[in-house]
This record gives sequence, C-alpha cells and structure tokens, in this order.
Amino acid sequence: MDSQEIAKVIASSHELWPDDREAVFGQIDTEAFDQQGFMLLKQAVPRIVINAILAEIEFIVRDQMVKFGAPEPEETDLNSLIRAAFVPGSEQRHFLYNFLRHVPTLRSFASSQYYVELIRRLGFQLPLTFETPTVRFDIPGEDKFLTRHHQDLRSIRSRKAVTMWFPLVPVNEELGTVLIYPGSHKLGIQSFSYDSGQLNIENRDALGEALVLEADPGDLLIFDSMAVHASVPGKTDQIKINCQCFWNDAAEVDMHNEYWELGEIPDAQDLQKRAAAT
Ligand SMILES: O=C(O)CCC(=O)C(=O)O
Repeated sequence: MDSQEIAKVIASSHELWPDDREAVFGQIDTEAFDQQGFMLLKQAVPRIVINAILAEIEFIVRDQMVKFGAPEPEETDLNSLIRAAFVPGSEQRHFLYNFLRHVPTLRSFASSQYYVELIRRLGFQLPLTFETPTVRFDIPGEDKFLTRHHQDLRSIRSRKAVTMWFPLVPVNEELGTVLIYPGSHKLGIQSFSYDSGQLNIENRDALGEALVLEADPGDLLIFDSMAVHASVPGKTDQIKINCQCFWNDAAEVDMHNEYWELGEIPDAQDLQKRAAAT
C-alpha cells in the first residue's frame, strides 16, 4: 500500500464497515457475553483496515530506522524489520513502541461508526473512550514485557467497560496469544501485586480454567475489561502484533463510585517515574 492509498483509508476508516455486517452482528449473543465476559467475532475487522495499519507500522519503522542512523533496512518482511528496529533495551525500542500506538488508521477506526454500533449492541448508551488505542508488539525472548494475569483496571471508569482486541497476525498457543478466564468479570476487582511493573493477580484459585485464544487477522475479541486475562508467549520467532482499545459507557460514569478512581492505578511507566523522583 503506498502513502496515497493509506491516506484514503485513514480518511474513510471512521465510516468503514465489514463487507457483510449482518454476518458480524449475527454473531453477537449478549446473553453469552454477560455470562462469559467475552466474545470472538469472526472476520469483524475489515481487511483494508488491517492492511493499512500494517503499512503504517512499516512506514514508521523504516522511516525511524534511518533517523536512528541505522543503514537502510534490507529486511523485506515486517517481522524481520521490527526485530531489527526494536533493539532490546535500547531507547529507540522504547520510543518506537510508544510512538506506534498512534498509527492513524487505528485511531480513526477505533472510533468508527461501526465500532460504536457494535458497542451500542452490547447495551452501552453513550460509548466513550478515555485512552489512545494501543498496538502491542510481543517479541519472542522479551517475556518481561508480557502482561501478567490482570484486569484492565486502568481503563475501567464505569460499571460497563469493554476492551476491543484484534490481532494483525495469526495468534494461537504456538505463535503467542492471549488467554482469558470465562466468567471472571463477575468476581469483582481481584487483589494484585506488581511483577516487573506489571499488574499481577497471583491468587487465581477462584478463576477456574483459562481459555487460550486462537484467532486470525480480521477476528475481533471483545471482552469485559474486568475479565482476567494474560499474554501467552509464542514458541516460534513470530512477533505477536495486536491492537486494543477501551470503551466505557458515559451513562454509567459516576465520580462517586469505585470505578472512577481506577484510572489512577500506576502502570510500569508511572512506577519508574515515581522511583526516579524519589
Ligand atoms: O495481547 C496481550 O498479550 C494482552 C494485552 C493486555 O492484556 C494489555 O495490554 O493489557
């Protein structure tokens, strides 16, 4: 995809819909969602959105490598390109990771009419998001960055909050993925500690059996942000790339309830800043 084609997708992605929207909406089972706390909608993210996000990632990585002073990258596939650019422990790795979450097609798609309609069908009256979407790059061998068992507490500001998660590459137990505990969204806030700066629910006795997600690019996992989940490291050298965004229902936001303050929970970067300030 060249930059003119990408620009067209950026400009239109807030009004892009899947080719067969009824096939997507037909998969929504709100009763099962309330029970399980998640659902996987097959082929619910338009291919053109995935391709544009991948092309934007590639553009930025190539462009930044030149700015880092690296030789013109020879790597032709995205996996090798990201490996070459994400030098472990380097400042450029940190910079790229934080920069790439701003890819414009994701931003625009994440607040598309289509996404808003999906969320409304889950019973949200006025869907709104407090955060920039994220793009995760889970590189084999960098397990310290993988999320531990956690709830998306920092994104929850109301009783109704969902995380929309979709992969840009195939994900499964072999290639790396995410696992989720069905029904765990009903158990309330679980006590957690920190492990390498990551929220970590150590005591998982009450959670039952986790389900390891298998999905393809185009599939969309929607889960209650209160559901306990964790990254699953891959066993190959494929980099797991996936996007996430987080929604609340404005109609449920109340500054007096226990959800409103959850955004204050520190993450790894906050903890580092606090440690540096003392
Ligand atoms: O994609 C994953 O591995 C899990 C990501 C996640 O749970 C998070 O970033 O909060």
